[in-house]
Formats: sequence, C-alpha cells, structure tokens
Amino acid sequence: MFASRGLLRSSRRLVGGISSATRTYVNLSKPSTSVAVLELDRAPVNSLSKEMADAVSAAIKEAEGDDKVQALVLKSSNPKIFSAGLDITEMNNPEVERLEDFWRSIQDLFLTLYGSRLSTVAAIEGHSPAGGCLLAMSCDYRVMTEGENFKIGLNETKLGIAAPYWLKDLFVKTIGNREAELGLGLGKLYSPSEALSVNLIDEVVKNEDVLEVAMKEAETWAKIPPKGRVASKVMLRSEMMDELREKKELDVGWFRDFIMEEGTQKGIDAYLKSLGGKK
Ligand code: CO8
Repeated sequence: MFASRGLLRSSRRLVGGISSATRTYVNLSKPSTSVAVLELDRAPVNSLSKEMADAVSAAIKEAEGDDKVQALVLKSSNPKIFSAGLDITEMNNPEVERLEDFWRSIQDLFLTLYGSRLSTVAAIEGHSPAGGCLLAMSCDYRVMTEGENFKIGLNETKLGIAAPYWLKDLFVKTIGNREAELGLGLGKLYSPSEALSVNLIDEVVKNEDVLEVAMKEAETWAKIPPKGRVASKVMLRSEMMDELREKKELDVGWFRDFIMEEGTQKGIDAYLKSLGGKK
C-alpha cells in the first residue's frame, strides 16, 4: 500500500523543477523509474479554472519530457473528490476575452492528456462529475473507489448547458451511443458500480486500494514497448484530436455564444448558488 502524501513528498524532486504557477495546483512526482504521479491539488474541489487547466497541461508535458517515464497516474489530493469539473465561476458573468481563453485552456488540456505519449491511469478516489469525467475519460485506464455515493458522469444538462461536440464524442467512444444518449440527455451521474457496468470506468476497488491498483496498472502499461503502444494510441485517437485542432476557434465561438446567453447565465447562476448552499 502506498502512503500517497509521503510518497509524493519524498519523490517530488525526482521529476525536474516545474514553474511556481504550476506547483500551485498540482504535485508531480516519480515514485518509480517509469511511472510519474500527477496529483490535482486545487482546494476545495479541484475545479478546473484556466490556471488549473494550464497547470495540469504543463505538468503532463513535464512528465513527458522525462524519457524514462512511460506512464502517468492522475490522482487527487482530496480523498473524496477527484475533480468537480470546470470551475463554474469562470462561466458566471464572465469577461468575454477571459471566457474564450479559459475555453482554449480546457481544449488544450484535453488535447494534452488524451494525446499524451504516456499511458495514463486515472485514480478516481471520489466524485468526478462533468470536467472531472472528461479528465478520467481522457486517460487510458480508470480505477474508481467503491462507495455508491460517489458519482461520475456528464451532468451538464442539469446546469442548463451542453457538453461540446468533442466531449460528446469522447463519451460515445467510451460507453457507446445509446448509453451516451441516456447519460447526456438526463445529465446522469453514475455510481461506481453503474459506471463499471457501462464501461465508463474499468475497475472498482476499495478506497484505500485505489492508488495502489492504479500504480500497478500503470507499471503494466509502462512495460509495453512504447513504439507500438504509442502508435496504437495515435491510431485510435488522432482523428478526433485532428478534428478539434481544426475546429478550435469555431468551438471557442460556440462555447462563448452559448455561455453568454441570458438564459444560460441564469441557469449557471442558480446552479452555483445551490452548491455548498452558501453562495
Ligand atoms: N466550480 C466552482 N466551484 C465549485 C464547483 C465547481 N465545479 N463545485 C463545487 N464548488 C464550490 C462550492 O460552491 C463550494 O463553495 P463554497 O464553500 O464557497 O460554498 C465549495 O466548492 C465546496 O462545494 P460543496 O460544498 O458542494 O462540496 P461537497 O464536498 O459537498 O461536494 C461535489 C462536492 C459533489 C463535487 C459538489 O461540489 C458538486 O457537485 N459540484 C459541482 C459539480 C458540477 O456540477 N460540475 C460541473 C462543472 S461544468 C463542467 O465541467 C462542464 C464541462 C463542459 C462545458 C460545456 C459548456 C457549453
């Protein structure tokens, strides 16, 4: 069993220095020669602001920069929340320019993680809605904690928004068209056992075992000769990534227009107020 905090602290130095901005929201370590661990660390819920998205992208690139590293485990510093998804405050009465830049950072994060040469394993120790589910689905393998109160899925429609086409495509690729119709339409959040039954995740294990199982899985992937492994990943993923690269600015425009609509703003505002019960 790994004691994650100690493990990360003691091995942080092994992966070269990262910028102070990056360090604010992530911890990058290398507990074994071929596997790096990227810990999401933005309290309280690991929501993805522009800066958080940039930090995660930069840390993935840094891990890729170490030739010996072949696999990456993505985990959270919060034992109950993998990531609460996009930072909703970024979409609440935003400045247009900031909103567009925010979305570019989210696109880049997806392209960086989904297209990484590293085998990526998500260690999902708790909730993983919306953008959290995006992070998990962008990995090669997903291990989730048991506990039927924890949820994963794309609940965008419940906020009055729609997932972008590329997130919809990723969902369809992961769980199939019919289940994606149900999941997206209903904004469904799946319990771990439900998520496993539709292949949204690959394994459900006891909470205390999530990191250890994810590390073992990462070591298994890391042993596959990288040339063929990476070529296979490229074959499976490049079409979708190329399409997004081509349509990036169209997608930014669609996102901006959708978010700036008065009705969307009302929905986001009401949803944000309902969270934590304090805003
Ligand atoms: N963004 C910003 N702040 C958040 C978010 C978030 N995603 N989630 C929670 N918070 C805040 C809460 O408002 C609260 O703040 P405060 O303490 O100031 O009141 C604080 O974090 C703690 O939240 P909770 O009290 O709710 O924490 P819990 O531990 O009780 O619950 C959950 C944790 C289950 C993760 C819960 O916070 C939750 O459900 N959060 C919302 C998750 C969600 O719906 N995310 C969707 C984000 S949108 C997205 O990712 C869409 C992608 C595609 C967009 C396409 C658009 C066109």
